[in-house]
Amino acid sequence: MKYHQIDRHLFIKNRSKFTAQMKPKSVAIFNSNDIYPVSADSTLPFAQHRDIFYLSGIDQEESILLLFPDAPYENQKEILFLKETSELIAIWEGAKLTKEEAFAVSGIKTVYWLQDFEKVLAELMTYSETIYINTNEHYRAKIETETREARFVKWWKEKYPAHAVAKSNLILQRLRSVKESEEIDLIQQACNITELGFRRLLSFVKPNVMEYEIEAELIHEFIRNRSKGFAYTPIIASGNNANVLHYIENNQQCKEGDLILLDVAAEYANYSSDLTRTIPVSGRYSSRQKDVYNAVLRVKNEAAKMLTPGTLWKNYQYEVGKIMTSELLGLGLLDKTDVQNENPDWPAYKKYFMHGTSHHMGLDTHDYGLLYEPMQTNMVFTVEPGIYIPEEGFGIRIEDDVVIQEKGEPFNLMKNIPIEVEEIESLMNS
Ligand SMILES: [Mn+2]
Repeated sequence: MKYHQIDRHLFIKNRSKFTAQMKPKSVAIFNSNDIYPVSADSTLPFAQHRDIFYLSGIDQEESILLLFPDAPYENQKEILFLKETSELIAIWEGAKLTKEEAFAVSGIKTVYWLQDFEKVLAELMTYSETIYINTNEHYRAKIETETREARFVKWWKEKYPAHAVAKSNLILQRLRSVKESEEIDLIQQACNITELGFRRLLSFVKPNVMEYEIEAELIHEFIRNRSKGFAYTPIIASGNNANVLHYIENNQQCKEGDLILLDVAAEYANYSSDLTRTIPVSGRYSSRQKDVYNAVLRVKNEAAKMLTPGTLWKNYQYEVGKIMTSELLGLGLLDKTDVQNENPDWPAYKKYFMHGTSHHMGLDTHDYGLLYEPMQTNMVFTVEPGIYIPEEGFGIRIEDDVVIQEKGEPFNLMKNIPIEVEEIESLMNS
């Protein structure tokens, strides 16, 4: 891992919050992700399943975490099963966690090698009545592959058909959406690395630069600061590419007079950040670009103020829509009759701002969180309004990440990342 080891007390806390929600005499199991093959013997880089990471800090393939708070013996209450390692295996296969290292990372004392899993589980199943399976119920998930977790769930339910089945997902959705202070610090670190990348590209961007050259500047800055890289596929969209919401080709030349929409951010220790800025290729916004930019910025600032404990996501989205509507009227993009005749299911503003304003962010960029429940202190949300105008050849989105506070406005984790027109122009021209 490139990141500094995380204090294991975070994972100890996370486990105790999870087990407090489990039914009596129940076992929960969490699996690592597979390493995905490309072809022949090449593979995609490993990305840990966020749930086993959240509960243990174990960032290694072929790992299993078992939680059994009512186990009859103390050493059965939490168990890790890891890929076997030894000095000899390490020489051939590379270093993997030893049992001592696994304890240091996770705080879990009972660690077995993976080959003992079925035998150890068989005993625990005789003491238990319910199994907690971990299904993926994220509102945006669309999964075509069978994950290691899904494969395991199938096997487990078939092997032990007399056990009742319960869901881990609902517990995790609630727990993971409210961040511990250690987690906020890690997200802040991801944001700080993103800031370094953004400042670096401000002095790099010039007319005729290729979008992928900007991508290369960012990845260089991210990795040299202990990030694994981008938290999500970067969008570096000049001119009208900004009006393709999921443009990820990043292969066009940035032309003088155009804007570049940059939805680019670093991960750190598996925690995301999520930034969008829109900057002028030539270092100066035109007056029209500036007007639209400042309209988006005002919507962002007003929207953020509404992220307070008790707010319902749906009402928030509705209120942001009203603010956006008035800005679009001011820019002459909508007129009064557009608004009077609008379809309440698809209001007029959606012509120029067609996506949501905010999502939870944390271990996943689009993190866990139940959008139908009121917002709470220490939830982390993005705020990312945009105005997209294909007829004028540009699209503008501005995005920050904020933490909901008990009182007052949310804390902006990106408050140091240049955002005002004057600051961006002066940094680009210095
Ligand atoms: Mn976002």
